[in-house]
Amino acid sequence: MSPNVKKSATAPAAPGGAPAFTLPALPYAQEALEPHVSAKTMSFHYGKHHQAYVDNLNKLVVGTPWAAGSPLEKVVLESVVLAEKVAVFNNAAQAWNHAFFWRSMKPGGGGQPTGRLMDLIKKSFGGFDEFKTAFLSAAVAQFGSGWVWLVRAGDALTIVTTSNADTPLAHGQTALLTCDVWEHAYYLDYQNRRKDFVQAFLDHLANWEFAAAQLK
Ligand code: MN3
Repeated sequence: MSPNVKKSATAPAAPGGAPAFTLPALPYAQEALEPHVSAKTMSFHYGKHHQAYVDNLNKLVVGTPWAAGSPLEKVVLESVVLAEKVAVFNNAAQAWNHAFFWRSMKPGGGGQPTGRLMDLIKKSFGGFDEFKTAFLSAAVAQFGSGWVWLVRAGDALTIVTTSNADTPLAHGQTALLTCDVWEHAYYLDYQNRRKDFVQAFLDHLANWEFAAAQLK
């Protein structure tokens, strides 16, 4: 590319020249989750949808205290209580949710957690198979766009669903693992079969090392 050709997607720049928020690198190649999530889905989901949340956020924070850059967690927690900043919350939360979702998966994932996380799952759900059934049921029952999460709330683990951009981060819960159940997450590969997508997530993609690391 000629050095005189600038990228057409122009995010507003902070005084230092760099946008306040940037798209984090995927932790694996776009085709790495095939056949369960196709490279085509990843190219749209990561390259278009996640990128758009980051770009929108950069535009929305112009002239706000967040314009100089801030941890996404901080933007989520500060914007969720401001009714006039719902667009900032929606885009910041979606940027955070997607970065968390990519890390909730890995090539050759699935299987079972071990150690303290497995103990907590058994204690909270009665067993790992019971956990999987409950996670799948919650994902299917979520009406419209949203997310299904394994979270730690106090001493127990629980499954929660959130609608649209909403996130456990905004409700004082510690997210351990998530699956995106917006149609854009699965429609190219599974059409309307959300249950098959979430089953593949649990059986082949879930990154239990990442989830265990969130226990702290
Ligand atoms: Mn998504």
